[in-house]
Amino acid sequence: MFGIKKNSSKNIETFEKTKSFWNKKFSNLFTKNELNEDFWDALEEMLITSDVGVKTSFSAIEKIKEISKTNNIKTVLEIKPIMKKVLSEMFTSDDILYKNLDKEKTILLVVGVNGAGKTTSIAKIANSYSKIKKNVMLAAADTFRAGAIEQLKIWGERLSLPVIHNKPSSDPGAVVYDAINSAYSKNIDLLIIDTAGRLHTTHNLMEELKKIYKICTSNEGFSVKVLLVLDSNTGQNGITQAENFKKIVHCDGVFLTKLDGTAKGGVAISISAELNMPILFVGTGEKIDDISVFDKDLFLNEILKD
Ligand SMILES: Nc1nc2c(ncn2[C@@H]2O[C@H](COP(=O)(O)OP(=O)(O)O)[C@@H](O)[C@H]2O)c(=O)[nH]1
Ligand SMILES: [Mg+2]
Repeated sequence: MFGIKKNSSKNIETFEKTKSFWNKKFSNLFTKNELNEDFWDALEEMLITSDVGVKTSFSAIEKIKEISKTNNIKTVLEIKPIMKKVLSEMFTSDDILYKNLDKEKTILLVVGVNGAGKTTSIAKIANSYSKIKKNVMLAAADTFRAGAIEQLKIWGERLSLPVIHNKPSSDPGAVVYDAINSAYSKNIDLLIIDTAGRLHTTHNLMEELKKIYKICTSNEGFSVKVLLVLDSNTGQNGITQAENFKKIVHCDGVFLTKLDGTAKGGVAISISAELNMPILFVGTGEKIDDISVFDKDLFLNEILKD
């Protein structure tokens, strides 16, 4: 059905560090036989140290305990499938971008802190969608950081995609405005907007983002989706970052980058569970094809192998 979906089973297996970390930890835990308090304590510690986060770990364990009580579970081994089910129900993965693009032309506004992987992820998404014959255009609205425009232009050339840009330090709102007009006249299906990396403490940049969002949502030809890019290595800090962005713009989903570089991929679960946002894509390397449409059950089956 969808180009990048086909790759997903290949790429989803490339996060070796997380897979071996989880499988090693959990295979040791699940060899014990009797279900007792020590087991629950060990499980809690494991989830927390795997970046699932305190809040999500607590509520997962409460649910697992409840199910095991109702079903009169006596052995630890029986817990594993229950745990998979509980974790799966706690978070979402959903390819809303593809679904949206199937119905209407879309602007994808990409936000996140500096270095999270926004520009790289934009190139990956652009490539995947142009491969399935969608007309893709890029807009370089990160006019703040030196070199950011150039970086996007290089990707555009490599992928033979149009890039709307202006000079460094120019008004990003104007770039976005021009890009929308151009996308409209060129019959573009997907306009992806790169933005400057910002923290909630950079007040001006956050205000600027509000303005950019408003320009996007006031157009009539495209529906707008906001993609928040989070680096898996930032662990629970990612949650704080996301909460700050959510105060400024409505975020529709997450691109979780650098899953290849962490052993604790549990952050995927807590990001989605605590923020109530689906994970759309994961990045598993620096190359253009290192992208997967996120599939939570595939992910859980890999990190909790039977
Ligand atoms: N290993 C790995 N590196 C990534 C991934 N995504 C981005 N990067 C790297 O992270 C760095 C910052 O990426 P960039 O796209 O410039 O971040 P931005 O500041 O948010 O636009 C670059 O060196 C990228 O190659 C990923 O999924 N895995
Ligand atoms: Mg960038």
